[in-house]
Amino acid sequence: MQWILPDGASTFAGDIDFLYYVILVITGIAFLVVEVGLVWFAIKYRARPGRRATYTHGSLRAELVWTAIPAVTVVVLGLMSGGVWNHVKGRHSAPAEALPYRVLAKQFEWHVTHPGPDGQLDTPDDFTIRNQLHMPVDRAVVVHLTAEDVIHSFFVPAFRVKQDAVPGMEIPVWFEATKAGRYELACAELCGLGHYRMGAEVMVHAADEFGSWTAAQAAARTQ
Ligand SMILES: [Cu+2]
Repeated sequence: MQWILPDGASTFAGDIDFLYYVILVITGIAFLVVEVGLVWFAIKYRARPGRRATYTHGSLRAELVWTAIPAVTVVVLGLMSGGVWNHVKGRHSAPAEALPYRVLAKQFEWHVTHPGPDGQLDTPDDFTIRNQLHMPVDRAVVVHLTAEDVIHSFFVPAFRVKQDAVPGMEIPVWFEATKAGRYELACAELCGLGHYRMGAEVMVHAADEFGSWTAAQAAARTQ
């Protein structure tokens, strides 16, 4: 279903979208209740000639209720989100067999180092492409993300993945695409005058096609 969010194309999309819509519905209901109450009270208790103000010391019961309901709600949302957060961003959450990439963000482009046919980084068959990340479908990949100059942010909306790229740090960010196709990769951190052109693409290939594409790229670069 596509409503507000773009179609999801990673294994994270289901969990993240569910939480997003749960929070949207809860905050939407709270918004309506508060705004309708505000307008209702403003009209009902407006100033009228001869009407005297009433003094009150409040109501303990009302205060307990309006404190307890939001408290329980945010604790439940926190518990629901915690597991998803840990799965997506936990320190050791990337699967061990994930295909490794290195992405260097700089003003104003992405340098994507692919692991090459051997599936490993820092070997002679690695190759680097500007503004394109090619990956196989249905396989976890882990991007070792860093930045050369200022803070950028690696954002693939269809995958529900967003991670700051910070100079001097190497941050792993993992995901697994569920549908072959072409997806937008954008910089989500205002990083300078050319920020608007830090658009790139993620190409998700079918598994066999990815193998032949990788082999062709590696061969072309060693000639
Ligand atoms: Cu940027």
